Amino acid sequence: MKPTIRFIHAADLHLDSPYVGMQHLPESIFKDVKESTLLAYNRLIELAIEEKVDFVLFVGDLFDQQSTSIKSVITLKRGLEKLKEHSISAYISYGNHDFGMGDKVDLTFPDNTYVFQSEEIQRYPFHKNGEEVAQIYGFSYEKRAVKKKMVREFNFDRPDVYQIGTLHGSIQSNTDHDVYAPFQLEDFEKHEADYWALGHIHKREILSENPYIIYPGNIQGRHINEPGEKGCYIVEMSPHQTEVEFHALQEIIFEQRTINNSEANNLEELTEELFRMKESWRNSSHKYIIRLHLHLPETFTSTVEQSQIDELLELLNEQEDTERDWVWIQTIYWSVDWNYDRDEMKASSQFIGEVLQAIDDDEDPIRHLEMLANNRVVKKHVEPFTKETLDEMKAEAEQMIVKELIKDGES
Ligand SMILES: [Mn+2]
Repeated sequence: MKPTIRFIHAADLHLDSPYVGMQHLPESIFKDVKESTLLAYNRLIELAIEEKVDFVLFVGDLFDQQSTSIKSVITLKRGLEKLKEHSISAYISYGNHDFGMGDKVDLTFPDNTYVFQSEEIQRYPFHKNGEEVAQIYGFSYEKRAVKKKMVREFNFDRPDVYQIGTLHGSIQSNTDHDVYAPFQLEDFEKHEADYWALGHIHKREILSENPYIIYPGNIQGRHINEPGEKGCYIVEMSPHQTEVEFHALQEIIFEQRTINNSEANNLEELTEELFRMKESWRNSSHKYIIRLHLHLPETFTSTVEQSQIDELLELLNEQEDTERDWVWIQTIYWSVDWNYDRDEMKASSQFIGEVLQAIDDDEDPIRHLEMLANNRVVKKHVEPFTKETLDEMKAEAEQMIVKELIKDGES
């Protein structure tokens, strides 16, 4: 009978993320941001030791770029050495970001670490108490794009032990990411793997439970579109049962917060209210980068200007670089919720009706931004526009237009 095994499944460490779009942050905060991936990794190592796992899987994109920083390489190695001191093995594959590193000479690891070298599927045994109990299957990217349907290349030929497949790639219907080593869920069905450890998609997701097919997501979010807690899974496997449990590791949480029902009557009250909220968000176990969505009551219609919101943002952040558990408000998106009967306006025969109709007919607003979104410089510094962001921009634009049109009508 196979013994119970416990392992950690992690992916997409992106240890040397440069955080290019965030250089404007105060020095001490930017320093925390740049170190966040390394801190999350160190926590992962501590977790592995505390939880006495048998081994750790790192499924691709350990590094963000080809020119890895010395600091990230050293940190990675030190962690692996710590694992070795506790007799914990590690299995590493490289992904589309750190492709071609399988045979890099300067990346030598302690002998508890097994690296999948090439795009050929390889397997490594795992021994517990002198007995072979598992086989870990995987491959590494040799070039940036692996377009092959890699799932089909696996050959699970050791049903006498636990068989674990590792795969850095994306589901074929996925539109948010470049499609690498694409697969469809059906592709897994013909295999007899006991667990599929995926990497590449940074959002945590359990695609299937029998067997488990899991994206753990990255261990530290890198921008506002990688929100919430980030971490890894601890998997406990016995012959008849597999249990998985998520563990958060992040140092910084990226998050969007919406304030809908402000009780403030003026800017001063609003400022006080936001300061109170910010304090209530402060948390001793992590730091925050927040995008704030502020829906102000109608009383603010004629009294608030963008320049005042800019000032408010500055004020809110002013002392944060002296805090250990800082809460940094990255942006404030704001609008005044004034009540107008949209349906009635849209139905009217006036120009405003035509405008609202045109706005509703425009289902794909990204095309207006295509030139901007595809610009190389912009791409480097601005996060990709999500549907949510686009909807919001559209709603804000509508408010501006309607407001101006009504104002003209009044005068
Ligand atoms: Mn990645």
